[in-house]
Amino acid sequence: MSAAPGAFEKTPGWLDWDSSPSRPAFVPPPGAVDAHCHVFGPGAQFPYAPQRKYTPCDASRQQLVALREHLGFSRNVVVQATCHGSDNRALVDALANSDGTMRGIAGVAPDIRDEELEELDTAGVRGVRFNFVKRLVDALPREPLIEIAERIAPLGWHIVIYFEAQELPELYEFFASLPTTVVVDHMGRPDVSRPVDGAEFGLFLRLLREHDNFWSKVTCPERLSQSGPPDYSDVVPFGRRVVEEFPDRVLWGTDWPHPNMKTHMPDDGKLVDFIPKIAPTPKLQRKLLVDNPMRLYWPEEVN
Ligand code: 0GY
Repeated sequence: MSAAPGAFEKTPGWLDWDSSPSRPAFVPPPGAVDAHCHVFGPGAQFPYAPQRKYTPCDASRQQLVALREHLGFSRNVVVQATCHGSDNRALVDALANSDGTMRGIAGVAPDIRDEELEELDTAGVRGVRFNFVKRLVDALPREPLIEIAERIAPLGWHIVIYFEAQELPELYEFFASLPTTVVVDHMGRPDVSRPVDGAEFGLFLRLLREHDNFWSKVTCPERLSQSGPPDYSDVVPFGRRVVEEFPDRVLWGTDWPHPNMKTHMPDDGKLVDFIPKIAPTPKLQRKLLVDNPMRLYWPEEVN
């Protein structure tokens, strides 16, 4: 008997998101934005992409809103995850039902038509994501990415890039040539057992220093940490360095529902409590959680 349309089985060993996170001690400033999170499916309604490298558990837009309210946040930037490939229907559905409180980052194929880009723009998409993490995607030639970058620039969109630190030397010049604002996921995934002042993280800091169109998400201590939850203390110096040196070009997000976590599933409340460790003053917190994401994703609401 063949499986029902949309039927799926999670990747063996998949860790589901925490359905009862703690309430954070840190209270975000009014209007705070979770600027990196995903929606998954529901798979029966929005099937996962045939070329995906993992099959997650469902994580709906309604569940995302419930989390945001629990954590004291007001808005979301939903980032297309690789398990949905370039089929942005689940993302667009979330944006369309958000009353303007969500913006999106799409995944697009090189042959996407201009009209489709415009439809995504109308839906609230403000950028595309290029993923260079080898376990998540088949390698893409760079030329089509440059073409997409040139086509989205007139829409005022930006590019989100996801890569691991050991790939940066090879990708540096390509990244530096991108014509739009570029947002780097998870601080370029440093190896936090190496020094914050060392060569590896130094190259990432140089990218931000020398190219003021580059921003960084100071996200995912749970992915980077070797010391582990709930404090993720070994990630603090890295996040704090980026926030303090580039306070106007940083974003924060939960990364809910935390795809591909292997060691543990984070408590999203504890992730919110990580924020004041890397952004220790109310002024830095306001830039990180409100001013910066509003400027990038809701510029029409910023005076
Ligand atoms: C993240 C991280 C991961 C996955 C994806 O698009 C994705 O599938 O981004 C990961 O596995 O490290 O930011 O969600």
